[in-house]
Amino acid sequence: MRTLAIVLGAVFALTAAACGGDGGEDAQEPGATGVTGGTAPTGDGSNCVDLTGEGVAFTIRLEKNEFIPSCFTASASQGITIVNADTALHNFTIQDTQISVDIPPGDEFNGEPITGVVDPGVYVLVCKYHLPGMVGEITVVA
Ligand SMILES: [Cu+2]
Repeated sequence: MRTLAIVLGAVFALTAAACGGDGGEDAQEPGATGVTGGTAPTGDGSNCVDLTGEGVAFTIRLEKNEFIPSCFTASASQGITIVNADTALHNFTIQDTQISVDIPPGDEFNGEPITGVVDPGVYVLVCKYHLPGMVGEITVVA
């Protein structure tokens, strides 16, 4: 007689490797970003615009009772175009100089270079009609 070998399929119980990782530890290092709490600009000129590269003339806008830009550097050898985009009369005065001009609403003023008229230096810019709010700063270079 032949013995029937009954092969029982061996069931390999695969032990599910339940990787019980800790999972609770984040790899992020606190304090590594430091984005918040930075030092704010202090208005020491770091926000000023250099217009010396604008060519033979640069443009300033008078808009919403502000000089735009309100702080800039320009060369005395450059001409200036001042655009009054408001509906009110504005004025462009460089304090301690003879530069003072009115610009009617919607109008623009084209000024000649000020070489020999204004010495290089830092000056306060004002609209004499809207003091004290409408002020700026201009740095004149040669
Ligand atoms: Cu004004």
